[in-house]
Amino acid sequence: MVSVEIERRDEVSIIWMDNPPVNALGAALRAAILHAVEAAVQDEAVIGMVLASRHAIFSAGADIKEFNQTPVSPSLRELIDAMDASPKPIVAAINGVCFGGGLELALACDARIVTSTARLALPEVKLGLLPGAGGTQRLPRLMNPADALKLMATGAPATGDQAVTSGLADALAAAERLLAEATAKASLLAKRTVRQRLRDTAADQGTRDAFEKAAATLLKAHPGEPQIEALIEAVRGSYEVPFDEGMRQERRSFERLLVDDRSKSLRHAFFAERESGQLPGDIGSPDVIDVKTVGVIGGGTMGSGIAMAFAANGFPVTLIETDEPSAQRAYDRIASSLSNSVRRGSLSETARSENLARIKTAVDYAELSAADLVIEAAFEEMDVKRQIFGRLADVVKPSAILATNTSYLDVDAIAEAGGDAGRVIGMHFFSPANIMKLVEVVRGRKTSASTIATVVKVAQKLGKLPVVVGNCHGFVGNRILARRSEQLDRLLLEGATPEDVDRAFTAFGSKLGPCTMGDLAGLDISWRMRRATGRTAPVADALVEAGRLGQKTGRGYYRYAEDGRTPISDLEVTTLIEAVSKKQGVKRRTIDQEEIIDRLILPMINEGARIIEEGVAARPGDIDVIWIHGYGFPRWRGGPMFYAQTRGYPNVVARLKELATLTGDESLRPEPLLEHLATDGKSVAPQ
Ligand code: 3H9
Repeated sequence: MVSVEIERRDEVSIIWMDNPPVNALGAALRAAILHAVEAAVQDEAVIGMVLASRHAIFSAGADIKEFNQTPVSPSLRELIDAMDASPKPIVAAINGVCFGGGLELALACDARIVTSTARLALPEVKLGLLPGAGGTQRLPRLMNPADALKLMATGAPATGDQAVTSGLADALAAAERLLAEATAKASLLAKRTVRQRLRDTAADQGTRDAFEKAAATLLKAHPGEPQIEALIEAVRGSYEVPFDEGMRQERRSFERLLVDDRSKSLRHAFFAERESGQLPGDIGSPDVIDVKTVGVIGGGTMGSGIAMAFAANGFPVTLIETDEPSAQRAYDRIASSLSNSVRRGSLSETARSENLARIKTAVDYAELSAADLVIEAAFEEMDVKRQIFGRLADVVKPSAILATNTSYLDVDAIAEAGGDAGRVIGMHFFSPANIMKLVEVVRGRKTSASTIATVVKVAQKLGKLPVVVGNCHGFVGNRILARRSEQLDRLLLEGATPEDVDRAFTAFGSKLGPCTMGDLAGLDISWRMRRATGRTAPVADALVEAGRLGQKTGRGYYRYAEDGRTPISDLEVTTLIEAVSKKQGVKRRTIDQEEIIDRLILPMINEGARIIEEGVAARPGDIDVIWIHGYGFPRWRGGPMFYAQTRGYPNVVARLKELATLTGDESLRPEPLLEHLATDGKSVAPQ
């Protein structure tokens, strides 16, 4: 229930914002604050106001959900205008997160008192927007405009202490003193004859050169990002035009960006990430086991990464290897990885020692008898995994959950190997497992609701993004990837080069193209997967058979420079691909960027639709989260399923039919779900 409570302390009116969980500034809260401000202005016994929060968060800013709805008055700008027009001073008492419109409210106050745990940010750029309630005009009038620009362009929060140092906040107060200090400040400011509002000041022209330098650096780092360009223009306005004109310019830019697909996609990603952590509807609210200790089988790259992820979040981990030397190697790998983090400055020496102390290596499965959760991260072969699960069933306690980190094998077949299948589940971490946030939580046919809920909870404790998916070959992520890889191979066979494909992909917005990505991951991984399932990919197979496994052998789709990482075009690859095309009887042709992108992305959408039809993913947004976080799909495109929506289902369907006819590949025919969406005009994900 949204409310604002008004409390009187001496002659100051405290306006308590109370809109759980994050004091989003929705219509009801805005109206209530406006009402409270007007009442305080009218009340002769009140000399000033304090804006404070009833919650741990001051305010998360504008209610993002309202961006898709018809605007309701008073708008945030109208509320802020009313605060500006008040003859009585207003002080913001900032106790926690103060983001976006929340900070813009605070900027319209006469002073900001903060606790050291406060976090102040204008993160609108992360939603493809710029601050739209005066932030771009008030902030450069309050602090150095170059610093103001950087703060808004990164969206990164300043701590309470940093805010005081930069001039963003006026003073620091201990949490228990915050209200008293803010009230005292309001009483003090009430003694002034006129309020000193930021709108009445101007940006310091002496800082202009530094601002232009910062702007040029930003434009270089964010080429073609409209929100950054608009932000720079708006802040520049604080030097060049009066406050009200600057506000009009900011508003025009905000409204233009709001309806742009980029912002819609980023907003979709924000909500999809939060929704994906909610359990699918059929699971209900089962009991969750309290996982205290964890076992990991296998100390290779994945196993070590998983062990580090748990240890970093306080879980004692027992890591099992096949023999003592392998156990020692796994321990050394972890120790060296943690040392690298210390060298890079991302981990303290103390945290390194604490994390290492939580990891114990062993060779005897009996060491897992106390574990609440065991994650198998052994070689990706069914027989190996079944053998491990058989052994585990004999040693773990009856309540322990057994998870497999397989990236595509049948979780039910693994579960049959021993024990209670209700406690068996897939936990598909992505590499490096201690860094990547995504975890596909794979529910087998018999996996119990309690097992699923427990694993989701544990993954969230690790700061991961768990997404519950069904059990099928490759689950959601790798199943879709397989469709893309098929098309990649065909494109190369028909005339595209690895450079053409990667260039098209980076132009689409991905950091890495699929060929560079394949080289990085190792081409033998998908080769082995194809062999296991009786599939072929003529070009990729030929590369692997020629010993070109990617970066690890210095040669793959590209050859690699001395540093082992910089790709260089390789004539040998062109010759090899042309020979494969000839052998397959495929006539090569020039393929343009548009066809490359459509051939690679639209089949992914088609497979996504199949996955939704089969119930393997609970929501289209789950597929988007998996692809954004596991495979580098550009966040500002919203993920493959949302991209289909922004492109328009009728267009996607028509293009898939066109591509099926062009290539003779019947798997490109649009799925019934897409055909249906194209005709009924509905969306799979709300915009
Ligand atoms: C803006 O202000 C524009 C203005 O410049 C101009 C306007 C004219 N709105 O993340 P959590 C929900 S743009 C609506 O899990 P945490 C969230 O969906 C805004 N809902 O918690 C979730 O719902 P559910 C600029 C919001 O503690 C619940 O609150 N501000 C909003 O890990 C809990 O969220 C931002 O971009 C919102 N603004 O993190 C801040 N924020 O429970 C975006 C949250 O149903 N928000 N919800 O899934 C955040 O960064 C984090 O949510 C925050 C809390 C750090 C605040």
